[in-house]
Amino acid sequence: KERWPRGDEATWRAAMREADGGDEASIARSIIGHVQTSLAREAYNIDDLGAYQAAALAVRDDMILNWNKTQVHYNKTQVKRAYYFSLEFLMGRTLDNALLALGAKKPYTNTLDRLGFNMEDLLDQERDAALGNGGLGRLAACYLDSSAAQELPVWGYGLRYKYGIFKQLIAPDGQQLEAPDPWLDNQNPWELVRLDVTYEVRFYGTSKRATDGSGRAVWSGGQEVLAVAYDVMIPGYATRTTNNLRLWESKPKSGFDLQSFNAGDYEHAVESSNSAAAITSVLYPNDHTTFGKELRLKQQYFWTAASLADIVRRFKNLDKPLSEFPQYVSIQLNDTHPTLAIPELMRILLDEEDVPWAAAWKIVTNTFFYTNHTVLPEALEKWAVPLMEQILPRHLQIIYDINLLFLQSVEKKFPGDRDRLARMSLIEEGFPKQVRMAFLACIGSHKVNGVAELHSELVKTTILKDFVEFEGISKFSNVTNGITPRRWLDQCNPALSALITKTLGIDKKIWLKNLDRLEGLLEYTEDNAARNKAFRARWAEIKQANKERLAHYVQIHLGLTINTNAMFDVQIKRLHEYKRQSLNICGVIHRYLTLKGMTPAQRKKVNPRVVFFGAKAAPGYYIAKLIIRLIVNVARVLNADPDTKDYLSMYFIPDYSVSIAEILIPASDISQHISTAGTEASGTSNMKFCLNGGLLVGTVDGANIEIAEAVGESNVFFFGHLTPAVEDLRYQHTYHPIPVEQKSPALARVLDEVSSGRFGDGWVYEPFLNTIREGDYYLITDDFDSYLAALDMVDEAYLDKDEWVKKSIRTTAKMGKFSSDRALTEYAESFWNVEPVPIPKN
Ligand code: AZC
Repeated sequence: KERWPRGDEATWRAAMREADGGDEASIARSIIGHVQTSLAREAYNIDDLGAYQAAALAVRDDMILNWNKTQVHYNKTQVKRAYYFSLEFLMGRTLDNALLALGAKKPYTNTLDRLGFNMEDLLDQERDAALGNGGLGRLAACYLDSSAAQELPVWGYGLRYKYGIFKQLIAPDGQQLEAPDPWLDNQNPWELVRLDVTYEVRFYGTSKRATDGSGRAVWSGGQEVLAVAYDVMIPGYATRTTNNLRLWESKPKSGFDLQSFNAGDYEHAVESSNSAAAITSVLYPNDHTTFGKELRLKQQYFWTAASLADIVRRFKNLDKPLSEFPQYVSIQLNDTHPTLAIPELMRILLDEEDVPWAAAWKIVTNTFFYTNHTVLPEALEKWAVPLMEQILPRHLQIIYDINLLFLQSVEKKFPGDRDRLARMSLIEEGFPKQVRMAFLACIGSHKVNGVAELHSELVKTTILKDFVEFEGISKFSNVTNGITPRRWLDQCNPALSALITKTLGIDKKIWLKNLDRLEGLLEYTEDNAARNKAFRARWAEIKQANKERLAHYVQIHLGLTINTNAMFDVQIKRLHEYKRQSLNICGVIHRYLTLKGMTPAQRKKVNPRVVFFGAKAAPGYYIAKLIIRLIVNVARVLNADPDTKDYLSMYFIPDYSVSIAEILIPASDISQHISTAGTEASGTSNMKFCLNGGLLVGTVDGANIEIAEAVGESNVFFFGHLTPAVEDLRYQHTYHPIPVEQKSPALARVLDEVSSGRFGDGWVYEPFLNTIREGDYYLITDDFDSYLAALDMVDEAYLDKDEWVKKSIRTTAKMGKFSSDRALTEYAESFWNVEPVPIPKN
């Protein structure tokens, strides 16, 4: 029997609100209550923003009740929990997602309607929580959704950046400009500050080793910064489980640095308080590169230290010996960004808990799991030893100790192999020496995984090859990425979701949580029975409506009118040379030149195409920014050319975001995933497009390969060289270069047209064009002709509309594997040993 805290139980029970089954009258009361009290506004001065805030607060009330129940139950039952450490959580908007999870969208829509508001308009008021760069951050968000939906006790830990990924503006000359993203300015109804959950995090100072040979040390002095917890509720779809994403904000420990204040140095005192707040002020906008920035290292330590302190405190409440820590706690490291958690947990165990080294190392290596997200060398994190020594002197000692013991064991297994020792050392020699974070993550973890089959193979055979030889293959595995079908189908494509539900004849809650059930759609591709034809017609109609919705968005935001009878071709992802937006833009230019060379009669036979791009470039990535500039300027020329604009037009959608993806993805006929083979670890938007019935043009790379396996190769358009050829081709480029004119005359012509100024000042683009002419590291010249051939096949296939629709249905039907529920279950079962914990009603 539950114990009530105080007073009369009946009074408590009578006063407690019911979370489930809110009827429209109580929803209205709740919304209006929030208008009047939380917002202190009156009915006559409420605008859409106010109504959104009041509705969000009403929904939040329902979520909080479930959140409480969930946390109380986890604590009471002492279940094993998993923690997902990610420096990025690209959540997007919450209101729609929460309403769908709670099954409350309809009553809320009706209620708001009666109060004079339109749900769609209110949803549009919400700012994206854009605390991530791209795939890695969005993956973390999908995994949180799946954890809650599957009733798994998983929490996320991250940072509460005051500014998310920058807002992208396009200057008149086509260049990307960056502006801050003050996403918290309207207040964030989805978070709760926990002023009682705070930790002190130390930086700098000195570390004195004990002289007793225990390996312990005392770290003191330096600067202490306060971490304050903000909790974001993660509602599970159609379940009471409501998990938590805990984000840390940095604050000065006291309002200002008292010591300097007393010394009469007011300015310095305030400066140090600024520097504490700076730690969580901004998300670093680089994916796939690290620059060794001091503030970034501070972010990483601040976040892992606060999160571990929180987890250790929670574990201690269980009253178990520390040796059992891994039986109650698993921590997934999302890339190497949280690798400092490994020496930090060692520090806590050694210096604060008196655990001997060997026992501590055993706890650590049974607690952590490391996911690698890229094999690109420039993305592998390294931190300069002098920087680490200054900021985290104790951690550097621990890393050196780990390294010493590790290299001793390597030496034992491979005696006299000095090259191997140098290759595997956690410390890279050089000026300065660097700490190799991926190696530390690898040896400090129980399992290491890549994010798609090919990628996991590459991890084992390239960057961590020596570690596979030393530690054995069984530590290394694959978990192919996944996406949540709640956001990426039900929420972003409600009409298609409704059609699927009706056609499968089951509750949508069933197929949205068992995505393999989509296979039930396959039979509708088989023959021309009236039922099947009607289904296919409706399928096509929905795609068309989604294209109109996108066209409407472009009309409103860019003031441009789109031909919605054309094929919609979409490439949306971070702008990076390895992702090869360059190949796409060169392909578009080639198509334009070909159209220009045709007679009007010939053009009439061409399949009209509209090409969409959305991409942010890291602010310091010069070539990426040039490519954006080229896309924008080519688009201007194309869209203004009366000869061709009906057959080919192009749009660069500025400030690409999760919310914009939700509009673009359901509208695509075809999408492009065209990285140089072996460079895109997985890709996840490829899965989103296919789930929404868009077909895929791609290279044999990342998860494209597994998608093709699932949907059948006849339903994807593959092209390009394969991974094993890439190295040889690069070698050839360096030592036996062949001019572009010889390799691909079509490409040479495109490059010349750009140079000659056809799309504005040619000289501007020269540095970009030269990356292709010289070196061509990403093999544009090698793949260009087969890329064009693949696009020709797309055109041909598109002519047969009925067959195209069948391909589209088959694609959606076979996407079951790519649900993040499947991926998360693999982590939970084979790594964390965490089981579903249903939350009782009361
Ligand atoms: C990305 C990969 O580039 C992408 O292929 C993958 O789908 C995604 O992670 C999720 O696993 N990686 C990153 O965003 N960043 C880094 C540093 O790898």
